Amino acid sequence: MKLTEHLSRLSITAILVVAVLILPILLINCKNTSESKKIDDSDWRLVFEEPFDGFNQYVWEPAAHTFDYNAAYFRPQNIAYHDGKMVFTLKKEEWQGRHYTGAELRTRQYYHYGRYIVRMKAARGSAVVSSFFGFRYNPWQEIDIEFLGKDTRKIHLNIFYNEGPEGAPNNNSDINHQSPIVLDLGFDAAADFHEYAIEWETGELRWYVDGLLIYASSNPDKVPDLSTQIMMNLWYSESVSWAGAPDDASLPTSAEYDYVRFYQKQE
Ligand SMILES: [Ca+2]
Repeated sequence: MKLTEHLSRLSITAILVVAVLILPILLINCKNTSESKKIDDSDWRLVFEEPFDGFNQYVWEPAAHTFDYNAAYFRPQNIAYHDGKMVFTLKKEEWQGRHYTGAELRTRQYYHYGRYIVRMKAARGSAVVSSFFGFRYNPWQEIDIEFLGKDTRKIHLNIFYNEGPEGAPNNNSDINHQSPIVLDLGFDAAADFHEYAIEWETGELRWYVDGLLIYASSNPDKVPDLSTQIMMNLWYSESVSWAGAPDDASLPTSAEYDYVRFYQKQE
């Protein structure tokens, strides 16, 4: 056996020995890490729960409007309830100058720091956006979960933050718009229901999927600090570079919501 051959066999043996010894330790560490990032229920109190067995007009307000860059106009008629689920539909329909209609729902009340949970199934289709978020105007602050129908294996997280007291103008020139964070889910959000959570505390935001932490932000200059309405919508983006080109063949399409829950930290 040549010396080099002998050395290479030795090194292969060494690698195998190291792998056998180290791999279980790595696996144990991974397990511990994921366990430590699990959502912790111990210090949160359930304040509000919506099972979507039907429309509760005292809690929710359906939208009849639209916004810039949305090719769809929101109509209450596009919100239905079946088998304990709320269904939003986006379809081709002429209404109020738009060629499509979608759906949007928001709480009448504003909610502040806490844990926001939704169990939902995203909609498919290029240019289609399904969402769950906290939102306020004056000043504009927003905490988002979004799914683009062109690739429902990804989740988009976003924050809009304008500082100032209640009633301060939106001041778009100073808007602190954190670039969207895009993460692979490891599953198709349009294939089945999954639970998505946002934990919002002073200067800190955490997002969870099925009880596991996927992203945290603790930049106090970019974490909203005023109460927001809880919202969901299904719309048709005019931003081709972001959401893809409209594709009428994929319409109508639907997003489904099983429940929404809001928790506050125990005193
Ligand atoms: Ca339900």
